[in-house]
Amino acid sequence: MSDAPVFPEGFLWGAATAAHQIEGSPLADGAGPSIWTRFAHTPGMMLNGDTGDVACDHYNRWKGDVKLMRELGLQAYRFSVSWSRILPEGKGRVNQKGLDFYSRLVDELLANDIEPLLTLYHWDLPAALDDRGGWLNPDIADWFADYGRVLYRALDGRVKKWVTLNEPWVVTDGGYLHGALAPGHRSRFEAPIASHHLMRAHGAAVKAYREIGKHEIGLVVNIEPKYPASDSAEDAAAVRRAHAYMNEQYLHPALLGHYPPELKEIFGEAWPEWPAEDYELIKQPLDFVGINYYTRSVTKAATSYPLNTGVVKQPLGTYTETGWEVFPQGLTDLLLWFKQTYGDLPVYITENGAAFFDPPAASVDENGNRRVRDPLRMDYLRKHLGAIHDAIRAGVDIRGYMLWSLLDNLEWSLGYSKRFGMVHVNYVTQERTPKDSARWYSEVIRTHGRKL
Ligand code: LGS
Repeated sequence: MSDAPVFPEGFLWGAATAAHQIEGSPLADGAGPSIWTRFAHTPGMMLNGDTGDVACDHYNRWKGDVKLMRELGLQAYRFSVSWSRILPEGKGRVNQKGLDFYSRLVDELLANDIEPLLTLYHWDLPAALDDRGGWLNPDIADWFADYGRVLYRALDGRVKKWVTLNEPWVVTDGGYLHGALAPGHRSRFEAPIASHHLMRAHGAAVKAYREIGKHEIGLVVNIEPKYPASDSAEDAAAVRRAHAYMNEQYLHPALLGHYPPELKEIFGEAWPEWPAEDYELIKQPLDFVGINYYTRSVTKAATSYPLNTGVVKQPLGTYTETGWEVFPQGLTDLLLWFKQTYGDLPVYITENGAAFFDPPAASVDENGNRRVRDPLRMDYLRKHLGAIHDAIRAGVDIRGYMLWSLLDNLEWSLGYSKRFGMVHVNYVTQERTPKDSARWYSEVIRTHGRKL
């Protein structure tokens, strides 16, 4: 038997983006502002004062971008819908022009044999809802389900894979606990409330989908394995807290119907008691779970807010430009843990990728084509695909891989300083140049991963 990787038949090869990071024109065609538009225009919040006002101008260049996907041979494309383009006030009146934008995009994807994976919420909450408390307002579960209904009615059938939330952990940790992301709050009391309403909203949107939709819906989480820095009891306890906080806080309620007990220990008096019916709403049968994986952390006991843990930098480790350790084995470990803990639910890797310093797309090869040599990204992707393959071989039901990201784009509060794309974007001319990693990934797709 050869050792060449064999990915399951039907394994979907794709790439991912998110609305606010690529579209630009946030207020075009009657859209309302989102918390990210507001946040980016608040002095001091964004590195270099960058905003998503233009981004990759995908709102105007979507057709060319789909053509590019086709040329690269992508079989699937994961994107998100901007809630405030569809419902400018977050609820109530539907903005048909906003809906038309995504409807055209979906048609164009299908015409090019690219399967759409649609995320309802990738962090750009309508500002009008933030004014009513945003994720702290219990009514948001109904607002979110109503928004979902508008999209299910318009697109289900053409879209067959739906995602409720992208990374609820980041929404609360960045948006409500530490404040580095929109809406920029810093509160130990708010974070557990926002988390819980995110999960109620997830449950309500899945429930609404079952009444209208006929295909698949799931949740996307960012998870990373936590390894102890030493064999001390203190570090073991730190790992337990960090693991519960990041990896179980959302998957446990969504799939098992309860929170891990460590959260009470971490948040203390700020951890509320919730009524039993909330857990019933949150725990809806899912068709798949999406996992976003970037790195691991080697964890020790330390003084930190509110977890009392720290991350130990690895002297021999390799780090990406965002300072995250490259650790492919962690993805295999995580996938095995997922199967062991939650059973045989289908999994998609809904994001994986890295920012590295790419030379500008100025060099020209022997055929006169512009080239961006990005060997570190290629190496990162190759190793992570290998790690996914190891998990498949060990019996995890992994159905596809969405590379983060199709294009260089707005990396949230880090602005345009970090490039995750397999396609280089010149932000002055908006020219797209596939990097070497994109050409390599095309070949991986063409050979169904046999030539990793
Ligand atoms: O652009 C985002 C990517 C890039 O890296 C995307 O919108 C998000 O869904 C996702 O969070 N993304 C991302 N996450 C990596 C998080 C790693 C955190 C490591 C912290 C170690 C100290």
